[in-house]
Amino acid sequence: MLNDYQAKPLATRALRETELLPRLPLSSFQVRVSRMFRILAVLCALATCWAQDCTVANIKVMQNFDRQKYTGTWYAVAKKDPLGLFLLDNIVATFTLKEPGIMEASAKGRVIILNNWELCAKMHATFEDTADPAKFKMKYWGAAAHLQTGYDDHWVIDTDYENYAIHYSCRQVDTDGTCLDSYSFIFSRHPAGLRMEDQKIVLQKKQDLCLFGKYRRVAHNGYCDSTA
Ligand code: DAO
Repeated sequence: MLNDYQAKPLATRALRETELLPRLPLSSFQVRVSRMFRILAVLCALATCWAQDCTVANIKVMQNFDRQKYTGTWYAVAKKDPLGLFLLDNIVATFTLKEPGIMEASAKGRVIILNNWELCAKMHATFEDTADPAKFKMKYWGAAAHLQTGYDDHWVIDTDYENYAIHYSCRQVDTDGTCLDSYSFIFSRHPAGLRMEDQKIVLQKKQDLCLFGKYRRVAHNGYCDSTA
């Protein structure tokens, strides 16, 4: 009959045995080697940061972007806010194509304006083409006069058209070519959020945009549902 210790796989047994051994003091050589490895690990981490290209002009966007497949409803599930943030949550955008292939959008979202006035903002946007099919100039305005108007970049970083889309806009480029004021929406076709398999892709793109850790979750609690 095997006792509990014997029944364990060899690796576990070996680990237990190591744990049971008294810790011997490290030799000065071992201390130096371990310190060297730690310094190397820190240098590698720093090199990864330094190597990252955050120049706006070098940001990779969606290849062969198909605006027809992009049409329809997208739910913002995460957002990196710009300075002077506007849309808070319950953000839903619907893209349409007006003849001949001109992209337009209408969007809704909860906002707080004029200090403390909370409302569901209805926005409209038209898109101008640029030399890159995934990069647009977006002109937007509110259905009511007190809402924000603007003229921003609207870049589609990545999308599979059926589940997720990553949008990016830089409002102000710094003298070194990086972005001083950007915003970005993570869109999902599903109001409940992104599928597990898409979360990995989105995470990588957030890193590529140098915006990792800068997004917040966008809630959907029906605030704008009653507004047409
Ligand atoms: O919310 O702070 C902000 C900036 C968003 C600008 C408003 C955009 C309105 C139109 C959106 C259409 C599709 C993204």
